[in-house]
Amino acid sequence: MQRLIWGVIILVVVAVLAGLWAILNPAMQKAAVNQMTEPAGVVETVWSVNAQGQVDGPPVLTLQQGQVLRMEVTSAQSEELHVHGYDLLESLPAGETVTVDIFLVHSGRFEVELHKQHKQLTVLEVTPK
Ligand SMILES: [Cu+2]
Repeated sequence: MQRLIWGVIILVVVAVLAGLWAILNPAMQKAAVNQMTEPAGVVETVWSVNAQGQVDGPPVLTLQQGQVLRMEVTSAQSEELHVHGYDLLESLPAGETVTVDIFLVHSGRFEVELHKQHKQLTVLEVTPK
């Protein structure tokens, strides 16, 4: 009888672990994100930052989940661009235009910062599809 109880306990533990593995497995989470494989169009937007750190470009950009945002950013000073939520870091050499494509798979409100000047370049509002 005790053997049977231990058998049931072990089965339950194995089932719970298998379930957790399926939920937490990064490959399975990636597969869910990859279901969105067809970008719904590219939105090109341009920003420039002058030597005084003044930003010229939209302060807020509203986009649809599934679109691709093509950011063209030119900074007079060398900078580091950080797109929050997408964990995207891009260095901006002084005076050069850098193009960054972001496939907007995540919806939400994401700040885009210039780290060296502690400045907000813009905010991306990605509305769910
Ligand atoms: Cu940041």
